[in-house]
Amino acid sequence: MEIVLILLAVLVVLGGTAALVATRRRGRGVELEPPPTRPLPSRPTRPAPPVERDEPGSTIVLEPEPDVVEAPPEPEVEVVEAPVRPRFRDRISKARGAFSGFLGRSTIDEDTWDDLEESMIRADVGVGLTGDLLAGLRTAVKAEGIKEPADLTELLKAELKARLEADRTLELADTPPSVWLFVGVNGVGKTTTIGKVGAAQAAEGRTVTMAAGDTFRAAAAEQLGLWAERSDAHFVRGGEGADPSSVIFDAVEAAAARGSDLVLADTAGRLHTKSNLMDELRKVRRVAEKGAGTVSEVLLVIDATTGQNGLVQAREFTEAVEVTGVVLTKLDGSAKGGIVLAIQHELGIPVKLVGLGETADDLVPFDPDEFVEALLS
Ligand SMILES: Nc1nc2c(ncn2[C@@H]2O[C@H](COP(=O)(O)OP(=O)(O)OP(=O)(O)O)[C@@H](O)[C@H]2O)c(=O)[nH]1
Ligand SMILES: [Mg+2]
Repeated sequence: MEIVLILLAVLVVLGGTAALVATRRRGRGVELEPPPTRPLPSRPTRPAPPVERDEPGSTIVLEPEPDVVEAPPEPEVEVVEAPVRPRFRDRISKARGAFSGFLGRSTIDEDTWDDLEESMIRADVGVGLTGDLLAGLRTAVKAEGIKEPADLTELLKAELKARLEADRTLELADTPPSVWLFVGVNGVGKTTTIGKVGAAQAAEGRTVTMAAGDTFRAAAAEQLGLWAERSDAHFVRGGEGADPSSVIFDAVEAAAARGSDLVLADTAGRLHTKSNLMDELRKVRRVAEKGAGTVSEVLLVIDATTGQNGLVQAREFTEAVEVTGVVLTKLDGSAKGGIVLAIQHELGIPVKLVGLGETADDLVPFDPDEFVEALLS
């Protein structure tokens, strides 16, 4: 009897265990499904690097991202708002291309140095500055025992950034109106630049007067008039062939009377002979300050696609008027970019603004760090 009871007890225990195991299995069967869902929690960590490396300037875009982390299409919606400011990287492909040979090197040998020298010359850095930079780099590579081309590139970037250090503020006079004169040979982009600068200054809350000091041809004043309309600037012009100095003088007086903060004065890029143009500009500079205004910037506009020729122009203009900054236009397209370095090295004049295209948003303050990174990566 006892034996029967024991057997019964054993059977009950075994049955219970079997039932338990069966339930667990069933349970596991359900649990087996989550694995497909398991990778999901790991997804949010993916967008964690929304700090995409080719997204340098757009910190504003990046801030809201943690909230949209799980919805891949949304970041794209955010990106649409940001690219108001054109990026060097997208616009200076020609200049970047000049360095592709050097950047593709896997060792630092004589060929690497030759490649670097050739790249710099091709990028319009100029022979003098290229020699200077290479000598410094060779010494540093030896002294620091640098073996990797990537480290040499970093050294080059640091050197270029150091050489581009400058104050790029666009100066305003203590008492308005400030006068910014735009000078440069014909076709470089003076009038367009004034239009863009006027729009930017108006957006910053300044009242602007544009002065059509290029009286060489009537169309020049009409072109400036259109830009003035677009940015709601006051506009002063003279008749065709009028004395540029007197047009600018009148504009300054009108600006003072209306309480304008800033006079942007266009000038002719050509006269009958070059010496006349320089004399004319000297006079314009003098007369612009005869009244209530102060000339706080003389901006030399240079077309980057003219390469080393731009340097020759810059020398002539700096001799005639005290140039305070360069506006380098057309850095997009076929420009090679190294001219930025050459100008600052040869003339000690900082490039303050660069034109990366034809629309009003395409004139941007020159950012040396962004420029160098775009050039060498
Ligand atoms: N791609 C590009 N084109 C530009 C840029 N800046 C100006 N341009 C173009 O260059 C041409 C000449 O520009 P203007 O502003 O008329 O030049 P300017 O120096 O006033 O010329 P003159 O009045 O003849 O002395 C125009 O077609 C502009 O649209 C730029 O940064 N990039
Ligand atoms: Mg013009």
